Amino acid sequence: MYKCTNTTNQTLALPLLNMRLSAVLLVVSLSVLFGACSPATDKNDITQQNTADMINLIPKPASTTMGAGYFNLDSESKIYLSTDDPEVKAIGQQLAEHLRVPTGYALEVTTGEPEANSIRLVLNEQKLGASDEYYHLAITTDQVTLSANQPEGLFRGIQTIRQLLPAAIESNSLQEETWQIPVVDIEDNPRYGYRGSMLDVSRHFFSVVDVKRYIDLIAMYKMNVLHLHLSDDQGWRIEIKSWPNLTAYGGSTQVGGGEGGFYTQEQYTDIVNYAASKYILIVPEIDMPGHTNAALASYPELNFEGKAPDLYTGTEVGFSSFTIDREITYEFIDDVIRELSAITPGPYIHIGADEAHATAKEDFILFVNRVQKIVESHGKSSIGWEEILSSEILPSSVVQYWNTGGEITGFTPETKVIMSPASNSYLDMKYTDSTALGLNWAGNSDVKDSYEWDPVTLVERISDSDIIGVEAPLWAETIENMDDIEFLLFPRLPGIAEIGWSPQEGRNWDEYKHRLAAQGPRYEIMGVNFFRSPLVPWTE
Ligand code: TNX
Repeated sequence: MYKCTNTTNQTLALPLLNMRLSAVLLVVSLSVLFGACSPATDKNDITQQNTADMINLIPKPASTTMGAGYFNLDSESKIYLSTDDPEVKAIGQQLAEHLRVPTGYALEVTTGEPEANSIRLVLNEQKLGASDEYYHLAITTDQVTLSANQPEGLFRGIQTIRQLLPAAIESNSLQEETWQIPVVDIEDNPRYGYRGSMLDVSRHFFSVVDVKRYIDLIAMYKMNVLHLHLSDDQGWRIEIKSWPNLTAYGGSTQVGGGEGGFYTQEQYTDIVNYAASKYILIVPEIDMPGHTNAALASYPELNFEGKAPDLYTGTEVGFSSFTIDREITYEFIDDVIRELSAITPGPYIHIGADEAHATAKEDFILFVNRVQKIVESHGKSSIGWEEILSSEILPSSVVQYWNTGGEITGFTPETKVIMSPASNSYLDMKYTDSTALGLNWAGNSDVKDSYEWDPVTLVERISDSDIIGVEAPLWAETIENMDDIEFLLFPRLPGIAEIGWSPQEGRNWDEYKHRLAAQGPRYEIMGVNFFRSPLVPWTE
C-alpha cells in the first residue's frame, strides 16, 4: 500500500451554498500531500509506483488512501444506481454518455443487482455533518463505488473519476486505450460552499454555446457558481420585457464597436438549466449605479436632463451613473430585478456597485441601501462588490472583495464575503509582459501567483468564518472569442478551484505544479487553448 493519509481531524465552519447561508460544522479529514506518499512495502513494485504517478487530481481531495492495482473498465462494465431517483438517473446517464464516446462501450445504466466490474452510484451514505457535495469514492480491482449524501456529491465525485481515467477519456472520438482506474479510496468535501468564476459578457458578448462550454470547463474542477456580468457601460445583455430598448439598442454593440448581442429570457433559462445539470448556480449581475451607460443610452428618461448619452465602445470605467434622486430609477430597477428574479432559481442577484466614481458618496449609500431592499422584496439576497461596505449591509447581503489585500473599512463580524483579490484571482490579468491578452492594472499574474494565496490571510479583518467562498472573475475588455477565454482561464482556473475546495494545509506550488502539468494532455485532447507557462513542468 501507498500511504497518503497522515490524517488529522479538524473542525471547519462550512457555509453551504444550497439556497441558504447557514453555517454547519463539519468534521473533515485532512490529508497531507500526494507528494508525501511513500511505498509502505515493496519499493520495487512497478504497479504500485505507476499507481502513485497516476493520481493527479485537481482539486486535491480532503483525504486519499492509495492502494495497488487497477480497476479495468471494459465492454462488459455497467453503471449501477442504488435508487431510481430521476436526478441520480440523470447523473448516471451523464457519466455513461461521457464514457461511451471514447471507450466505445455500451455502459448500460441500470438499477439491478450490481455485478463485479461495475461502477456503482450510491445515494444516502448518511455521513453526518458532511455537506451536500461530500462524496466517497472507493475503487477496488473489481468495482468503483461512488457514494454521497446528495446527488450533487455524486456529480462532484464523477469529476474525480474522469481525472483518474487516462486523458483520452476527454476525447470526443473513439480511442485505443486501456481504461484503467488506480485503486484508491477518497473521501472528499469542499472547504467553501461557494466556488465560482465570473464571465463578463458585457464588454464582449459570448454566445449561449460559449457559455455552456465555460460551464463544462469550470464543472471539471468542481466549481459550483457561474456569475454572469450581464450589464455594463458597453452593453446590456439580458432581455427585460418591460424595457425592451435595453437589449434592442443597449445590447447592440461592444468594446471596439462590434455587433454585441444579448440573451433572450428563454436563452438565459436554457443556460440556467444547463448549469443546474452540472450543479452550478447562475448568479446574474446588473451593475449599478455606475457602469450603466448602456441602460442610460437606451432610455432618455433615466438621465438627469432627459438626454441619452451615445452608446460606448471604449474601455474606461467610472464615468456613468443612474440618477439617484428620481423615482423612475427605482421603478426601472424594480422591473429589472423582478423579471430577473423570476427566471433565476438561485438565491442571489448581484447588484455590482463597483467603481461608481460619477456618483456622489452620500447618493451611493442611499442608492445601495434602497436597491438591497428591492432585491429582498423579490425574494433574493444581494451580492455587491466591496464598495457596498460603505452602505448599510442587510444581513442577507454578501460582499465580494476585489482589492489586493491590506485594510478594509465597514466590515462587521456579521459580514459575509466572497474573496476575489484582483492580483491573484482576476483571470483577465496578463500572465507576463509578453502574453498578448489581458490587462495589468493589478500586476501580471502567472500561474504560481494565482495559486499561491490563502483567502484567510489576505485581509486582517476577514477570517475563515466570514468567507463563503472564492471567485475568479474574467473581465472581457481584451477577449473576443472562446479561444481567448480559454487562454486566460487555463491553466489558472484549476488553481482557484483548488483554493476553494481543498484544505489549505498541504497545498503548495512545488507539488501542485506536477499535478497541473498532468492536465496538459487533457487540454490537448479537449481542444482547450491554454498558456504553456514555463513555470509548469509540462510533460510534452
Ligand atoms: C475592475 S474591480 C472592474 C471592472 C473591469 C476590471 C478589469 C471591479 C469590480 N471592476 O469594471 O472590467 O477591473 O480588470
